[in-house]
Amino acid sequence: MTQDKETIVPPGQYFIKNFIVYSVLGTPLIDKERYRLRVTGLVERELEFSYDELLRLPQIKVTADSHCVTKWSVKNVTWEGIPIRIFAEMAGVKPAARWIMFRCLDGYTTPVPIEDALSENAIVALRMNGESFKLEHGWPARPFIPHLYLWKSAKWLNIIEFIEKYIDGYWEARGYHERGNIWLEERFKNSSEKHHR
Ligand SMILES: Nc1nc2c(c(=O)[nH]1)N[C@H]1C(S)=C(S)[C@@H](COP(=O)(O)O)O[C@H]1N2
Ligand SMILES: [Mo]
Repeated sequence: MTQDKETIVPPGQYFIKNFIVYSVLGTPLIDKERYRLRVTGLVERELEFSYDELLRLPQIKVTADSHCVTKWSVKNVTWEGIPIRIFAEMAGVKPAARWIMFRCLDGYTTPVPIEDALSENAIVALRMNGESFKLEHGWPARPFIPHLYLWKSAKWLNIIEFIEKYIDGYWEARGYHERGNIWLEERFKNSSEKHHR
């Protein structure tokens, strides 16, 4: 019998019922009419989308357990949005690009390796469990990449920047891992031995 990965608990995680809200830089005010998502950096064409334009792009649903690096997980969350690959294709990403830096309206940042960000189920999510995000959960948009910890799911996303060389984001500068793969338990940098807080 084959077992679906999503039914296995990743190492060190336990399930709780609902997300715990984390907004380490506070909650920004967002004007729906002025909001734009920009695609920039190592691209042939810079792009900009209003919220209404985002809603018209192709979308997929991804149902997955969602995991915070502090060890709580929420089962069976349905995230819905635009595959990040679609932005990459529209913008014409240059071969030199190796990382995506996600940048947000509150100043939060987080880098993701390009191969993870362009994987099949990696999306810029616009909805969770059938509804637009509440402001505290990152309305209008946040990336979701099922095999990475949730700190990579940057709320109030407004810039997708393609870059060549790795640079730290907010939590990476404080010791969190460059990639954050849940199955490899990549919580902290250089932590092959798994010591925890
Ligand atoms: N802009 C921003 N995005 C963020 C964070 C944050 O503090 N600010 N926290 C991250 C972490 S560590 C987690 S676990 C999730 C929590 O999502 P929630 O606040 O919607 O529950 O958001 C992630 N994205
Ligand atoms: Mo987290």
